[in-house]
Amino acid sequence: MSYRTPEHRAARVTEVADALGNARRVVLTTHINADGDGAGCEAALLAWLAGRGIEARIVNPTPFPEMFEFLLPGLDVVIDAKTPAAPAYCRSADLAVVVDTGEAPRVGRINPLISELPKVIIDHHQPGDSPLAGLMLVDTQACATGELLYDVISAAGGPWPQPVCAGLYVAIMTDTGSFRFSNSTPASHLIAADLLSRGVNLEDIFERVHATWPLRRIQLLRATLDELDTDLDHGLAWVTVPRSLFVELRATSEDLEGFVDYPRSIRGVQVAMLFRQTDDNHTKVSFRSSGPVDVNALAGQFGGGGHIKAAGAVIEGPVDQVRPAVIEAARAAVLAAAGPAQRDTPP
Ligand SMILES: [Mn+2]
Repeated sequence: MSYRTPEHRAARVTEVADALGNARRVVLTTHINADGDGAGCEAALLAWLAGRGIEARIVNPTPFPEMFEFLLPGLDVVIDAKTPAAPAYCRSADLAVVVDTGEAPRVGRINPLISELPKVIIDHHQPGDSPLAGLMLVDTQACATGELLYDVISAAGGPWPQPVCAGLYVAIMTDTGSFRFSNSTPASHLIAADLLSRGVNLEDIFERVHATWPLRRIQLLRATLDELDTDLDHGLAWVTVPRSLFVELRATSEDLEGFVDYPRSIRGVQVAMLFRQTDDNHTKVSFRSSGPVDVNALAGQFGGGGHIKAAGAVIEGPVDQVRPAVIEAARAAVLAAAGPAQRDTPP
């Protein structure tokens, strides 16, 4: 069994490979609070473009995640969006590549900086209401944006230096929950196998991504799990990040990565949620589904979105006010997904 770029996206993949190959100076960006997929794709793109003699810089709406810095050749490839260097670089560029989102609000302060540039958008999220305009390689069937970028680099015939392979591997590994979520397909494994055969150091990557957390993350996890709540009659479990400790520890949203997997891991849970009140009187909610509930639609009721099995929303108001309404909506979504006759049937 070998991997081939799916037929339905092959033409667009070639177009994107050409657009990238013809650029001279490129701005790379991704969504607010970049994850392993966004950061991994940026690192892979940077190295791949460099291999073809094309200059690129990463200009993100929020800082490049510390835990993925090892994928970069140095921190000078990242430009802080809050400094004048960002608009200056964007003005001198001839292409912007947006990875792991296609939505203008998700790139935050970067949107006005790249509004005049031709854009390539590579993403695997369900399209939302405020799409960016450009050449779109968007496919929700891809396990990660890294899968689509792998297609693009394959179509271009490489090159495949180590940083390209490591970035793509991290993108796919993190978005599939280390190959255990339902988006992990034969394609995910075949691509991973190809990257391994090209020399990716699996043990080193796993160690860097999963065994280098700061102590504050574990302290925050302990306190967050203390706030676990459930409604198992309706297949719900949720946790709430204690705001005072989050502030006291100077934690970042990066520290919360994977917290929602704990309520999700309880037997009988169909929808898991993580609540966090932010400093500006908003509440962030992460949704995970391990049953038939489409949490992209559930998050959409609150102005958010994402994927069918993983989504998020930022809702106005303090957590005590927001949480009851979200839980009520989740309850309704579970009941609607089960249908009246199968209400008590386990998933
Ligand atoms: Mn992704």
